[in-house]
Amino acid sequence: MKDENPQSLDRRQFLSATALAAAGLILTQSACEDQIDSVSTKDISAGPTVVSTWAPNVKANAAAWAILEAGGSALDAVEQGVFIPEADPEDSSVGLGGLPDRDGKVTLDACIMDHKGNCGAVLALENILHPISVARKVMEKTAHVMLAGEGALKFALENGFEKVDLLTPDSEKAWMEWLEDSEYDPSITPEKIMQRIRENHDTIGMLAIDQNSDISGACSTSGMAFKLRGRVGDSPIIGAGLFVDNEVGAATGSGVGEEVVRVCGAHTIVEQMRVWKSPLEACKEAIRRIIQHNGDKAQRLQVGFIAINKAGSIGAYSTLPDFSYAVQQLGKEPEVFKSDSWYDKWPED
Ligand code: SD4
Repeated sequence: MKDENPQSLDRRQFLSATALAAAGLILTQSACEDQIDSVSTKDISAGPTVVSTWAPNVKANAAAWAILEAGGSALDAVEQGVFIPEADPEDSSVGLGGLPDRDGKVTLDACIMDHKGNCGAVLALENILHPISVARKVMEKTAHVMLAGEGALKFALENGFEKVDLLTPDSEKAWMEWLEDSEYDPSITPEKIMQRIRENHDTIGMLAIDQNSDISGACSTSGMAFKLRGRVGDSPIIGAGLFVDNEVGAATGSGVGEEVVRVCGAHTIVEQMRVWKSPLEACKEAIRRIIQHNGDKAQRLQVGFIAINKAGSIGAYSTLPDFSYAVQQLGKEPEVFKSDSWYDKWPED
């Protein structure tokens, strides 16, 4: 299978992704883990692979896969893949239709990293449909890694991006409802808090391996809903929301960004894989550190990680149940999985 030419893939494989998502097919973690627990960083060819946080991103994988299928780079694949949720007004955690901060502004965080260790990021960027492309421009056209806020917007406009209103009627309505009962000192019931925590996801983190066995990753989000103005999470932080080391593998994640930043999530995972932990065990170790840091509070914090190693082995793990991820690998149908989690259920209240 590893020697298969990506050009020869059956196109039906790609088209079945959406049908799979529609059918709500979620498999178990063990079905996804392959037998390779540790890998040599040399002489291994994984073949094209894409993995993304959250099951609905099977659609994003299909877009990325089309690039890989045509012999394109992992970098192009992750950018094109991330375009899908960024432009989807139904996805309330990414790009257009993303839930705003507590001042009603949609602010976007995104980063991208390639197989050479090049990386770029935008933080708290407003009014741009595809922050991932601005992040790529930062990487390719500047001497910097991160641009934030007004400066990031100025850079985007100077580079041909157009201003777009990202606040959809639905996300504005959600914000108005939030203002009604919570203002800046939320007096909301635990039930409502839990509902929001559950809904506060779908951030896309995507990792891809191309036919040259090169790895790239991308991450894009509107961040935690109703956050303080100016708040930036883990998603645009290289080493927290995303990290790629072409000799070892890559990791990304989704969830409460502050917790991911505290343990340098993605970098921790890649370093664990470097010392021969499987992607699953590496993700578990990052989650263990979050649990250790938070104690009982962790029962209310959802964080999920996905990781891929150079051999194309994939792992995922989360603090709480319901973290899902989407996979497309050479010679296999598109799949969605639910990860194992530290806690086996959400708290009752
Ligand atoms: C953040 N990690 O801004 C993001 C939010 C997220 O799914 O992943 N939501 O903290």
